[in-house]
Amino acid sequence: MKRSQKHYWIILTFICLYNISNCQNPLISHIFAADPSAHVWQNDTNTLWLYTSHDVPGTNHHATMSDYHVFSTKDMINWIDYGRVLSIEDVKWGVSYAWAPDAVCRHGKYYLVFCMYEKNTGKYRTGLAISDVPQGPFKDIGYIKGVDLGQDPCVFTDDDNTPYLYWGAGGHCYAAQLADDLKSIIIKTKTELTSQLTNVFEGPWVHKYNHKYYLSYPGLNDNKWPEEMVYAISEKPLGPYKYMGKYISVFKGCSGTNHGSICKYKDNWIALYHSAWVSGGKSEVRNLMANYLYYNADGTIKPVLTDTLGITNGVLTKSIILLEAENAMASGGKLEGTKVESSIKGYSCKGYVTGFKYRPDYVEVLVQVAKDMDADLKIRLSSDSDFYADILVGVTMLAGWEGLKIHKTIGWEEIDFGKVRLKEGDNKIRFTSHDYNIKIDYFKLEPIIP
Ligand code: FUB
Repeated sequence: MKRSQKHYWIILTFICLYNISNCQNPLISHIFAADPSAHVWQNDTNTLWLYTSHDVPGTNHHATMSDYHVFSTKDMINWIDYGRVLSIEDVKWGVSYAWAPDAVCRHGKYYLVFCMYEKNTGKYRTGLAISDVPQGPFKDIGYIKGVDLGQDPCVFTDDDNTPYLYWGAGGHCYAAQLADDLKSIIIKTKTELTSQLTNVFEGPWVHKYNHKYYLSYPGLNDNKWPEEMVYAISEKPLGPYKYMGKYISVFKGCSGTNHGSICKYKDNWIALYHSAWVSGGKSEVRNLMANYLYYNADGTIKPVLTDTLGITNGVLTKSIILLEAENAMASGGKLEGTKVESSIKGYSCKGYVTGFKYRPDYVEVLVQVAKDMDADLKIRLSSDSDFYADILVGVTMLAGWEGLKIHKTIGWEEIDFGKVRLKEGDNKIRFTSHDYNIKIDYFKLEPIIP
């Protein structure tokens, strides 16, 4: 063997070993999330956003789903989980089944488009919730008028800025043009697409490629589970669509459902979907997956590989949970005696929490994780003088009775409080103090996944 050949084999072996020991699918494993809707917003093409539903650890039914999460990345390796961005508790008309969401950016605002059963009527509605920022939290503004059986919504905005809504479940799929404010559909445009689609079950998603409209959805072959991802193509957003076949088949470790999106990010097309890899095959507790998607020259989609290497070529992904203190109330936490302000600059996002006066005053945030795990806790804060604080993680007080002495900071500083223990499901982290100068910007948790 020539020297150059030898080098080639050594390098190839190294690459293979590296890839086997490092994987990036599932994308995010500290939380059970499903039904990813991927977006790159025009004002920041460097960031990929995922809007997802959230599975409750230990559950055996999708009926327990009650809130939504948002994730972002700038490099497909480092991910941020922004915590709970909308819960059934904050939707006056909703009662249960917080299933697959989507998101849309319109007239400078971000909307979470979600679905829930409506109180009193039991109808599945498509809800709208609004935020100034892509990561939420989102405030419910009611459901979209004119939509019945409103499960699994997807909003597609065409190049001329016309918004379309697609939705459907139980073997039906519908589409309609949306009003400019997104609050209703234009009834005369409502189209049932079911008969144009083969094996359609639920979860429509529309993207545009080479001037054609691609409607992808989870399909049931011969009415048999699990679902496969299939697609159809049209010259126009509301059809007629021509069925083209599947692009994600049933794969090892898939869940009963599959559901996802197709999105272009940094010149690559990516298929987002979910599996049951983290839960060891439990269909009701799912996790996010991504693989590159390629087209043939004729515009058909090549079968997507559902492997562990995913979209980072085997580099392990890393996620953090970033909880802005000013969002505590809207994201499942609480402010007691404290308040949100924004006068001292240098904070992240919209402001900070301050006004700690009496010993029990606090800011509390909600942390949701898939399994019992350790995480490194950091809190970004500012204080002109040394102070004592109590930090309660679940039922465990860091530093016990005496409280934690925290030194004065030079402006805003991220203080590392070390390893804390999180339990599967919901965890509250409460920061209590009584020094009026303290300002809390955010809580950051870096899950330690063995
Ligand atoms: O995640 C709950 C439901 O399961 C979704 O709404 C469906 O599309 C299926 O993925």
